[in-house]
Amino acid sequence: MATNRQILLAARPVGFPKDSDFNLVESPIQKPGPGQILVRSIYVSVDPYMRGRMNDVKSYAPPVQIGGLMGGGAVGRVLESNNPAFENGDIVTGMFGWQEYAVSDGKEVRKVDPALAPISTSLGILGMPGLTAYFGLLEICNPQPGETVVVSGAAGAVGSLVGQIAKIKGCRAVGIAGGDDKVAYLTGELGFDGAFNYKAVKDYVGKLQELCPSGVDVYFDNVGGEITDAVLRCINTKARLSICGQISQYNVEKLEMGPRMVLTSLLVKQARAEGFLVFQFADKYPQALKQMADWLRAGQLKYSEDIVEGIENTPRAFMAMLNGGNTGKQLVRIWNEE
Ligand code: NAP
Ligand code: FER
Repeated sequence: MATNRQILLAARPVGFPKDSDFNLVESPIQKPGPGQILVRSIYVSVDPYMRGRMNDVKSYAPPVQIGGLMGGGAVGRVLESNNPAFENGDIVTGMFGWQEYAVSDGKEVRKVDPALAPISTSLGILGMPGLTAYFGLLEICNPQPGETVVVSGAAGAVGSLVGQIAKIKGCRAVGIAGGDDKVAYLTGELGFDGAFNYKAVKDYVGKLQELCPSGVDVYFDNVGGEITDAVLRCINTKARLSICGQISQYNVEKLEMGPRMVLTSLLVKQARAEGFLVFQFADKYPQALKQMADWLRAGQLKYSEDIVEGIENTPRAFMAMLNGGNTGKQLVRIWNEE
């Protein structure tokens, strides 16, 4: 009989996560009850926010419990439906977690049209990361034609889309990423006007001044830390900063306090920095997804994926992503239907 394989949180990571923080277990596949569906996942998503969920800190959602299932988005096929909104065979995406089979009540589960695009895109460009790029850039920063947009974490799932949307809006797009291959991808394939490898460049400010001769009007921050300190020294009057992520801080054991010169930069430049969570825009998801799908079909947006095979390799894929091993969206394929 088939069993369900799941990844549980074994221990709360201290600093960067390690193999022993996770546990692979087998359990019987549950039967869906009245109103429920049984889904077999095909792709599981690994995302930076999951590092925060592993800490014993309450925020918009409670933390993963020790011994609890690692949460996260997935896309798969409905094997059995007792819910009138779904039919057997439907492709659906939802928070099914790091496991092969999930039973769900169907709430906050979205049907995916496999004819629109590969179903993996429901976890990337046509899913949460795509929506994050869309709203974080357009709603928070209102970029105008001719303005310069800088994005950090530029070759990742969110960042690679931010630069391309900036180009669609007529802006100059400049990316910061951790590799020469990533820089070549941004400028060669995605149409960024400039990019640099923060692991090879020492003088971030000098490099930013070279790539942004008119200064920085919009900054989409995925990483925080010294990269963001440098961008803040290059902002123009009335700059807008979208605080999307601070990944350079997610695995730090002892966080440092204090915005230091950052707030002085905002003051002097009469600039605005705004943090956001993609979920605050939930009522506008349908129109944003339609726009992203239209841009994708028109060839105005490109995406890439890094795919690891096997549920047992999900923790490793997660850690590799935190280390910058991915270009574009990091996914795990856990069922090859053929
Ligand atoms: P991603 O960019 O595909 O993957 C994470 C990337 O972070 C890695 O590829 C790595 O690329 C970079 N990175 C890791 N450590 C770093 C460091 N110390 N300094 C600079 N860069 C580092 O992940 P994503 O899913 O697109 O998420 C990107 C950011 O958006 C994350 O901060 C995430 O938390 C945030 N986010 C926020 C929301 C929201 O609602 N606010 C929603 C989704 C995502 P390099 O090779 O370039 O280092
Ligand atoms: C993310 C980083 C942080 C994210 C969400 C959060 C959805 C939220 C954190 C919190 O509420 O503590 O990448 O993506």
